[in-house]
Amino acid sequence: FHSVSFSETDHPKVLITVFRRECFSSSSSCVFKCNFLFHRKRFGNKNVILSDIRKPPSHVFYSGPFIYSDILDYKNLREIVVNNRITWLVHYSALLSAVGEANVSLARDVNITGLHNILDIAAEHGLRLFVPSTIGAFGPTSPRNPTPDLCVQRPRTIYGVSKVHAELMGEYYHHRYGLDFRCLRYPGIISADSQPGGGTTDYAVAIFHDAVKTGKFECNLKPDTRLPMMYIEDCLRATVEMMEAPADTLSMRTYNINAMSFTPEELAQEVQKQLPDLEVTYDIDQVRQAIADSWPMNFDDSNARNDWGWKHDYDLPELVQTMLNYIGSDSR
Ligand code: AKB
Repeated sequence: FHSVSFSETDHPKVLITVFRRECFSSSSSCVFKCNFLFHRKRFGNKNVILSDIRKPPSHVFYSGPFIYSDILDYKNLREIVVNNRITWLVHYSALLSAVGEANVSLARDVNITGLHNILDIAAEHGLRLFVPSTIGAFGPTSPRNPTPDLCVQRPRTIYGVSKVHAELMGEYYHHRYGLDFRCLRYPGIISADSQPGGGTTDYAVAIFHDAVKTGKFECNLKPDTRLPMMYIEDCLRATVEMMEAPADTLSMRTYNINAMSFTPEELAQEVQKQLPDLEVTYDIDQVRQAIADSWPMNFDDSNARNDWGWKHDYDLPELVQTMLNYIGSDSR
């Protein structure tokens, strides 16, 4: 490899990847919204290209370039980067935790082989590269309350293993080849316009849809399972802010970010303040419960706050109010 140093013209030219085959990958709504946010923020529609192997769903707001790209096809990726003069790459393609356990070989292909392709393309073309990591990159031997940026990481899911691999490979390419690799460990992300997509934290999205549509919710995690969570607007703002942060403010290349931590019981109580008739029952999914029990309960994001000024806007009450406003207005 030779590494080309990053140079911006007027605007970065951003490529955002998602990959959906049999199963949903890393929250496609996250990608669509991210795309929108990058546009709206400052880069201009034509400078942000969304890519997938499937057409974007028509219900998702989208205006701007869309391109076919398969992260498992190196030549196709290279063509896109060269032909469109891409300078930033935001790589969302991944199978999430629960769906990854149900399809380990696809998760290995998408999450590991796909990442290798992306790293090589980014290093070869001097791109600034963002890859999200997750609370799932920690495991039962990590400190859970709170979990700092640097500690033991021995996850027990293919998703977690692939994300630790991504963190380490990205940092290795940074030190070895000068790749401008940037990575945030996301908590569970909650968004109104995505259906649950195979994650362990998905109960915290499903509860809002079920509460509004049926007035009943069956939770697949125990009532006292505490996990870190974040509303999507905060997650995407963090992503754009970290991508824009001057390199000399970054003392690390992989940061925890967080907003709040709650249990299913606490979330249900907050929703019941607005919808008092909501009935919540519990039917535990053993796979998801074992995963959740090995993940952080509270996430220490003090380095992100100190280094590049990360600050969340949404706490639990604002999250619940915002989600119910969106989903309630959609169902009317
Ligand atoms: C999942 O539950 O798998 C994801 C995550 C926390 O990374 N939402």
